[in-house]
Amino acid sequence: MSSDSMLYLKKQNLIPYTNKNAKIGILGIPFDSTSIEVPGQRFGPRDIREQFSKLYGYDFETKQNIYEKIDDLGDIDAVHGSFELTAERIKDTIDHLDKKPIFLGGEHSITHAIVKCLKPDVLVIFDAHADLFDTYQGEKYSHISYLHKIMSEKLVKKAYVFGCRAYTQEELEFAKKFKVVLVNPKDVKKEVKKIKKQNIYLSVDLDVLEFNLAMGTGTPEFGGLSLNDLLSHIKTVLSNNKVVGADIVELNPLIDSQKTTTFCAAQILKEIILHM
Ligand SMILES: [Mn+2]
Repeated sequence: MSSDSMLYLKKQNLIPYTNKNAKIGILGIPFDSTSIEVPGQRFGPRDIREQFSKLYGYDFETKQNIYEKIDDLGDIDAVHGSFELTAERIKDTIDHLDKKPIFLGGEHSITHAIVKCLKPDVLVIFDAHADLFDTYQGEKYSHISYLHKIMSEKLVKKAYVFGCRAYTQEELEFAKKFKVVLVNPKDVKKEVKKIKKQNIYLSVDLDVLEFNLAMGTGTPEFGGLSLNDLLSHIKTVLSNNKVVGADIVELNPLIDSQKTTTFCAAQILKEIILHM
């Protein structure tokens, strides 16, 4: 990372013992201005870091130290109220990046800005929702329309939404037309193995988890994945493909009083780091 790109980066230094020479960079994007439910995802990066820093660094299964594998680059300074200006800052940061990024959201609209820069062929998403609305009451850029924009702007060839169980008929029709594969929770295990040797970007919306684990998101849905199953699917996806980057989005610490969803986010971050 060169020094002229540090303009929009604020160091956070909450993750302990990270390695300046590591190949994976952790970047927070505390943006929540398009949230249609309770805002507060801007505090996501802060709380994921705090929970993550409590994890034991050594993983007995893979014999890796997760803190050795990452460099915490800080947070991209979001422009609250403006998706477009925030997207410009995301682009500026990614343009200067020399590490493989894992982004901590923030809400799901940030994935649109990231994918535009990283240019993967295939998008692998875990999400209860399809997020294929054309607009939110006329507003193009929203966390419920971000995937519509990615597909209609042809930023990727194909997208998969695993664990998807909440969408409208219009979204379903758009999905069929634009090569978005919506996979319901019971078929995830079978379908996730079929994606192989692709150039992918991974996006994890925490509401893909069963509702009792996802109450720290604005939009929990019944019938989701267990944390164990989600971690196992993430491992499969990362092991079988070439990954250009990943994000974990939609944690809202303001409504996560038991820190259950925050805890899940930290475990997911660990899993991504181990297998990326
Ligand atoms: Mn969602």
